[in-house]
Amino acid sequence: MLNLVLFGPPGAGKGTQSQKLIEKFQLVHLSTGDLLRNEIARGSDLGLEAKKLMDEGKLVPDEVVIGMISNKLKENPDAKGFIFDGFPRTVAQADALDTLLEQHKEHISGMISLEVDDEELEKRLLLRGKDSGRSDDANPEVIRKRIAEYKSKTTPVANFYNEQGKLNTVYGIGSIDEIFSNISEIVAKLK
Ligand code: B4P
Repeated sequence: MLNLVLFGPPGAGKGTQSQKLIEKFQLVHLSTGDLLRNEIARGSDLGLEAKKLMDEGKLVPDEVVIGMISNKLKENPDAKGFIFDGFPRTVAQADALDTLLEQHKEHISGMISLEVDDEELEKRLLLRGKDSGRSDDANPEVIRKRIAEYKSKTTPVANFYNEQGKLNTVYGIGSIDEIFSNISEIVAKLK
């Protein structure tokens, strides 16, 4: 199996690049952001709870996202591999993912970390907020809070994978195709 973690700050291009990677490498896309937005759209208790936190730019509790990912792994026993997009976002989530994969006799093949500066992130998210209907993209204060959450809680995850020799960094500014080509080159070597 090819199991990738696509990593980076909010707006780095994780969702955008995942769409292209799943096609090219025939992987199952697991985005915790999308899974949470589905729960919000369904109006479930989990969704209502998550919406409050997401609208403030905060992370939702680890147990919630770990539970969602665990269910999705069970639902896809025949997958050729997975792209974990926006997950893990804390070291506790990264630890839990390793344990979950071990239970399936699998492991993470590599992490791709997209590097984009704060100014560009804010610009992209505000632009998407104009027509995406995503309330967490519409407000500059919420965007800054998301970037701050990333720096304090999520950046240690890169070190977690670096210690396992699995961290690969890609510069995330430029054309979507150019960035995709740089990522694909790395992924091809992991296969
Ligand atoms: P996510 O849905 O993961 O959203 P994101 O990080 O904001 O977006 P992403 O990085 O995928 O966006 P993309 O670059 O593709 O999370 C939302 C919220 O859910 C979090 O704040 C948190 O509250 C919660 N959550 C999710 N997972 C969680 C977890 N594991 N634990 C706890 N909480 C969790 O796109 C951004 C924009 O940039 C797009 O408009 C795109 O078109 C544009 N773009 C992409 N590439 C570009 C390029 N090269 N040049 C110019 N524009 C580009």
